Formats: sequence, structure tokens, C-alpha cells
Amino acid sequence: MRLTRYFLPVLKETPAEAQIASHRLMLRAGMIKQSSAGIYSWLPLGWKVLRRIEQIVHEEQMRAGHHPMLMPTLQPADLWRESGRYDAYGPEMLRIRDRGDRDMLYGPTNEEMITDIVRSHVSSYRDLPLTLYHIQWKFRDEVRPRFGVMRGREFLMKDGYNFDLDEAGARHAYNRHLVSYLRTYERLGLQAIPMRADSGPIGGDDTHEFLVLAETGESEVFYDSEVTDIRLGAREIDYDDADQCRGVLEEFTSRYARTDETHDEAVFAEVPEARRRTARGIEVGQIFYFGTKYSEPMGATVQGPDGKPVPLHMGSHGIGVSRLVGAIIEASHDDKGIVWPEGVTPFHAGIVNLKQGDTSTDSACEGIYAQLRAEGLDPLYDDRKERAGAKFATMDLIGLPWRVTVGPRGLQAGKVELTSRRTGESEEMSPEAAIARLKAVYGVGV
Ligand code: P5A
Repeated sequence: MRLTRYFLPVLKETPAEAQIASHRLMLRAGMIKQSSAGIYSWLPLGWKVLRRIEQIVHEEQMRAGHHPMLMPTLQPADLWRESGRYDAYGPEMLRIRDRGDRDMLYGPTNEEMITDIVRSHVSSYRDLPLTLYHIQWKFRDEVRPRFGVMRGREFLMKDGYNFDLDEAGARHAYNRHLVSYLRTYERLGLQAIPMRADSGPIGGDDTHEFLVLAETGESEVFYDSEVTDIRLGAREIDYDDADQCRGVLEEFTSRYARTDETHDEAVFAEVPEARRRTARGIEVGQIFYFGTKYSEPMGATVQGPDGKPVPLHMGSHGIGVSRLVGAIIEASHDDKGIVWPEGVTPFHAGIVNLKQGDTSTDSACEGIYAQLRAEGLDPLYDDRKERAGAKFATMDLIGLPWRVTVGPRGLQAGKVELTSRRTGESEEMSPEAAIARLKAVYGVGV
């Protein structure tokens, strides 16, 4: 993309309404624009990051054997009357009436709707296990929407639902989700710690939240510092192997790690004092096991191996996709702007032309731009007639991990400069070497 043709409405001023870095930087970098409280338009740069996160979430869900689909945002109230949640959900639910006077709602979550789909089409234990998910906008009329996309009223969630014959099957699904979530967050460059939590309006007796530690997080958390030393890493996982999935869950959840809702001072006191931590965290996902809470009242049964009907055992599992954009920025920024991890960056590299209009500099930039694109990379070429300082400031603000700087003086020696946004270190090299380095970083042509 050429910057002169792009829509990147960066702000010079720091918006007064933004209290935390991610909100400030998303507004300044032209990623989002507020439409009303807690509701945002995603401008082209923000949209690209959102799509890249979605893509990673899809890849990891499908790797775990879960099936993507798409359910509507608007739901009939009658389904929620069946589960008893229509009245129980309270003022967070946005209720709508259509022209035929039917009660509708903008979905805050989809347990009822997916249970309805499955009860209509799944009748035998042979069709199980089954996990379906979608990535869809949700609406919750939060009392205090704040911190930009962190606590929105409209937000994008990946929500998945497992259907199993018995509790053992549903526990496997729960553990499988935990593993796939750990892998997802690590690919996003985040450490998200599973913590025992409260199940709230979703219900059920077993639930973990995934928290990214951050001073600006809304949740208060208590943990044994040893939990921060564990990584999933590149280990091979067989998601069909129930023992292996349970092993990972045990490894990640055997030490003390709880949110304030389930915190227990007496148990916490058993953790050696030097390892006891109280901190704040951003909740980027939550998994639930709730058995037959929805299937029983909604009559979602299958014929078991003995021919008798059995209610489905279920759980639901959510990732806050739009919140993750903010969480990644909270975890990765400096005083100049965002520092995108390579896995989610909106463009792979920026190209800065130090002397726009100079024939040889222009043609060197065009060559690098064309070649990176031919290699399947997505560069952003700053081809504006602007001062070098202004170009650098924009690149630093929008946080592309790599910058290729091209100027007439360097070119005389056959060199351009490759700069890492994270370390700030620059290296002079030939344009070919810079392209080769970027290909290696992003694993293309290898
Ligand atoms: C699990 C999937 C559920 O709704 N039903 C379907 C279950 N879980 S949850 O914990 O309530 O939400 C899942 C994740 O969505 C994000 N989230 C939000 N993101 C932005 N703004 C909000 N107002 C908001 N509310 C929830 C969180 O990341 C949460 O973990």
C-alpha cells in the first residue's frame, strides 16, 4: 500500500478522553473511531489487525478440530425464554421489537441458539463429539463501557460450544479448549495465564479465565509467580488425546492463580511468601463447563448407545477478539507508539523514502516495494512529500516491526537501512539483503 493512497487518519494530539495507552494509541494511529459509547468503527489499519487476529484464532480452532460457522447477531427472545435467561440476563441485554411485535435481542452470547441448532440436527451419540464456533459481533449494554475496545458495548468474540455424550467427553473438550487457547495467545505474542474464576451469567461449575498481566487491566488477580514461567511453546499436541490435554491443563493450573471473585486468602497463604503476587490483568478469554444446564430445559438430547435419550453435555468457550487488539498494545508499546508483534502487524514493513521526487531514491523504493509484494509480503510505502522526521514519527506510531529507510546518500554506496521497531537498532545493507531478511523473518519462500 502506498501511504498517499491509503486512509490513515493519524492524530497529532493525544485524545483527552483516552485513559489508557492502548485506547490513546488506537485513536492516534487512526485504527478506530468512536461512533457512540462503547461502539466503534474499525478504520482500515485497525480492521487489518482485527482480521489477522481472527485468522490466527480460526487456524488454532480448526487445528483443534472445531468447526467454523456463523450465527446471526439478532436472536428471537423465545429461545432465551426456554433456558430461563431472558429475564435473568437483566439490563445488559439489548432488547428489540420487530414490526410484527416479536421480541428480539442483539445476542450477548449464543448458548441458546447453538443448542437449538444442534437439537434440530443431531439425534444420535454417533454424531458426537461436536464443537462448533463462530466469530461474531456481540452486544452487552455495559454500565461503564471504557478503555476503548477493551470494554465495549459492541465487541467481536470467538465463541465455541462443545456437545458431548457424557461428562468425560465434555471435560476433554474443556481441556482441549484450554490448550488451543494457550497456543492462540502465544502466537499473538501474549502470555495469558489461566485462572480459576466465577461463571457469572453463563453458569456452570467449572471455569477459567485467561489473563494478560497489565497494570491497566480491570481484573484483580492473585497468583503464585511460578505460573509465569510456564510456556506451551512448540510442543506437539494431539487434540484427540484426552490424557495429553488433561496433562497440559494440570501443568498450567496446578499452582495458585485466581481472580478476585474466587480468591481465597487461606489457600493463597500456603504459597511461599516470596512467590505470592497480587496484580491486575486483562481478561482475554474464558472457558466454561456447564454440563446439561442448557440441554435439559431446551430438550437437546441424543439417543445413547443403549437406545435411551440422554441430554447433551456442554461447555462454551470465548475469546475477546476485539479486546485482544487493545491487550496486545497494552503489552507492547513505548512512548513513541505501538510495537506490533510480527504475527499480527497490519503491514509487514514500512518503506520510508527520505527524498521523495529524487529519481534514483524513488526508483529504489519502487523496486523494494514491488519485490516485497511479489514475495507475498504486505509493505506500507511512505511516498508522501514530507520531512524525514514526520515519516519516522508516523512509522513509530503505527508500530510496524520493520522499517526500510531509503535515501540518496546510502544509495550511492548501494545501501538502505533496516530498522527494528522493537530494539530501535538499524543496520545498513543492500536492498536485496533487506528483502532477504524480511522474507526470513516472516518465513516466506523458505
Ligand atoms: C463463552 C463463549 C461467554 O460469553 N459464552 C460464549 C461464554 N464468555 S464471556 O467471558 O462472557 O466472554 C468471552 C470473552 O469476551 C470478551 N468480552 C469483551 N470484550 C470487549 N468488551 C466487552 N464488553 C466484553 N465482554 C466480554 C472477554 O475477553 C471475555 O473473556
